[in-house]
Amino acid sequence: MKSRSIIYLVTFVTADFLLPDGRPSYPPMAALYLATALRRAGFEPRVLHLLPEHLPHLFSLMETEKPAWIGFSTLTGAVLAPTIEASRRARKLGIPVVWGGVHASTVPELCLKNDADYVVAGEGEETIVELADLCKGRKGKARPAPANEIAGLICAFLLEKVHYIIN
Ligand code: B12
Repeated sequence: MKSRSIIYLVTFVTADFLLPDGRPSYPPMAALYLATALRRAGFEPRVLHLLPEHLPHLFSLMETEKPAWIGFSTLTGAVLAPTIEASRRARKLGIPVVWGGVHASTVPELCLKNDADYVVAGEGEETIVELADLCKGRKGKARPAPANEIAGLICAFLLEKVHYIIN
């Protein structure tokens, strides 16, 4: 098994949004912004832009690389189904799951009840770095901020899934 320092940032796109040559019509802007913020802070993000049919590939990556945690960009609608399936598989493997994006920002409590350990509401560049510090300390960085002090972070407590706090 490799190290757990890798962070995955996953965006699913459905086949309706592919160009005639099979490439996605639009880059995963959110994941790219977030990856830049993480990389600048010394983390090792990996951006995965996937179709639903790539789920088995993602599962085998998760199992072999054991990322420290996985962030998903979420949109309401059909593209949510593979996100949910991947999130459930990750959590079964003990990999924490973070949801961000429009859907997660709109209905965070729903996401926390079902599929995510953490939700980030609104813009994520600063929150994701603090969250990364919390999940895995950074060399030379003093104690990370506790979850309840990270602006934009919404978390459910493991044993009381229905309760959540919005910072
Ligand atoms: C470009 C775009 C697309 C592109 C690319 C989408 C993509 N997956 O990246 C394409 C053309 C593929 C697309 C398609 C669709 N789109 Co669109 N799209 C947009 C648009 C115009 C810009 C999105 C963008 O790139 N923003 C720039 C990035 C940097 O900002 P951001 O996404 O908000 O990300 C920030 C935060 O949300 C957060 N964040 C995001 N992800 C994550 C993940 C983690 C882990 C964390 C911590 C934080 C985080 O941090 C980011 C940086 O601050 C928006 C409208 C808008 N103005 O936002 C609509 C919008 C997102 N789309 C929308 C919709 C409905 C769709 C479709 C469902 C349309 C359809 N009828 O099928 C499809 C679904 C996609 C699919 N099937 O794959 C809605 C979403 C509504 C909702 N409740 O989810 C929007 C808001 C438009 C609207 N007003 O209706 N879309």
